[in-house]
Amino acid sequence: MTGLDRQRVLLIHPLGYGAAAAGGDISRLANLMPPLGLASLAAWVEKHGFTADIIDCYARPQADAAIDAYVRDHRPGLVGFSCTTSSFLDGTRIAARLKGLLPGLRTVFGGPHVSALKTAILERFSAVDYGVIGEGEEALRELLASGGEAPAAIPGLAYRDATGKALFNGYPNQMLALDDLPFPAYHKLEGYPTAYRLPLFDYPTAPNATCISSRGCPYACSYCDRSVFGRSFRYNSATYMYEHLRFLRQSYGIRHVTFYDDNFTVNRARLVELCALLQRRPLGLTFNCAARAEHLDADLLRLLKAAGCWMISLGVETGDPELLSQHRQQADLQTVATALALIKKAGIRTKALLMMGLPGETEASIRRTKAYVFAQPIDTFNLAKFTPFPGSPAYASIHEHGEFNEDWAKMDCMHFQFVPRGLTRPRLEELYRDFQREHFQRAKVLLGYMTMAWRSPDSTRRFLGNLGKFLHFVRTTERYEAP
Ligand code: B12
Repeated sequence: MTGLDRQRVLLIHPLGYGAAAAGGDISRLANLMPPLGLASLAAWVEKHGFTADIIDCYARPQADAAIDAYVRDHRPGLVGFSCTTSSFLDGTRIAARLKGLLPGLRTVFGGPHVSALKTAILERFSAVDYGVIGEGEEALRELLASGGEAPAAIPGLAYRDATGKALFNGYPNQMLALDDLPFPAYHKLEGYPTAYRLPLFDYPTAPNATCISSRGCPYACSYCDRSVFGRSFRYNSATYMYEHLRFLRQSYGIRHVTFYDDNFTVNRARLVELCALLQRRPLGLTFNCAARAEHLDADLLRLLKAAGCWMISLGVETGDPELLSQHRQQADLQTVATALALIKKAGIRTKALLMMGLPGETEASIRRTKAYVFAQPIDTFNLAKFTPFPGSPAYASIHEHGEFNEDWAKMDCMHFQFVPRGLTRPRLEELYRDFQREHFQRAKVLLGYMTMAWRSPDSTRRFLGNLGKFLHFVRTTERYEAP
């Protein structure tokens, strides 16, 4: 008898680095989005009679004391952590502390990092009792229902047997139907929605929200970690999506939503239906989504615009055709250019998602990317520093293509942990800075940002309020400014 509440789980989204640096973290200042995975888990287990609370350290960096107080006051039998690669070690730090604080407490980790490395995580980290590999709702529910007593019977779970050997039960035979999921438990996120913010200049109005309406992606790009939801594609129906948007509008006054689906437009029919619903019964909100170029056409774009679509992000990755073909299926920069032109023509903003430092990258390929990107009707872009995540196809052979420093805490797409053969880290940093600087110095781009004063007044206020920090980033490209 441990006196722990085995019906209760505390779910934690770790910050990933020392809390003192959070105020000067350019990534958090530019965007801070809610952990929808944890909110979905909380809603699911509460629907099944358990109690779940969430502490999001990304939104509340000084949360250590609050976490300890929660564990002392409520004595949860289980504490769950949602981790990417860069936030994983911070998660194990908190887990080890909590186990010291409350003997008998068990920890479960989920998210992309654990889903990619599976039992290897349990072999190396004693603070991790269980790993949930892939989709988490049912595995967490079963873990709570069994009080942790029958781990071998839970599909999707990694655990240690009586001898201490780490085992994985394999994936469940059947995945959830996404329309069976309750809406994420937004009320469990302290300060929702105003504690969160979409990327600067990516929205017209606040308060805003993020949504995920599908899981999985049928493609297998070399840089993408799909270890959680794999290659199948499941999605919410148009009616469910419409009701979800209506709920956000009515309960939280949301005025704009960004859909973070990997492939929002893959199923054209559901979008046509959603657009019709939004036109027939408007909700007074706008939305953004991300798409692949080959899944867009002029008719669909017209419908999306009429339904309130404000911006579409396109995965461009690189403007060098040869490099692109090494990393992506159906790589065709002409298709991307056509899609960008169609989006603009429909009156929707365009955002390009780019990467620098892929295996095979050279100074010449970076020059070609710059020329391509600057020639396209792109309103804004996100330039990530390529990072070979353990769950991505590129990871397996990464050492053949350059120098890789596998320091998990820094694998956040804002550090060049991988340097392709023929380049050096300082040179890559310089090329990255030049790319950003040249973009922001173009008259057309500057003018575009000036129009944000009325197109996205909330972004403009955030930007001006942190001007010094943003200029520091453009000059140095460093993620953290000294506290
Ligand atoms: C929105 C998003 C963000 C948001 C919110 C992050 C969040 N934690 O929710 C923000 C902008 C903050 C973000 C930041 C980053 N992100 Co991000 N992000 C996404 C995105 C597009 C959607 C996440 C999501 O909501 N999914 C839907 C929910 C339902 O799924 P889920 O979160 O995976 O949760 C399910 C399971 O994983 C599992 N699960 C998850 N946690 C737990 C915990 C427990 C206890 C259990 C039992 C189960 C469980 O159950 C959940 C329900 O089924 C994903 C791609 C994707 N399609 O998932 C990338 C993704 C997660 N991000 C990624 C990266 C690289 C980053 C950044 C490093 C990059 C950057 N500079 O922006 C940072 C890291 C920040 C951090 N501290 O972790 C990578 C992670 C790869 C890796 N191995 O690390 C992904 C997978 C994209 C990719 N394909 O490469 N991201």
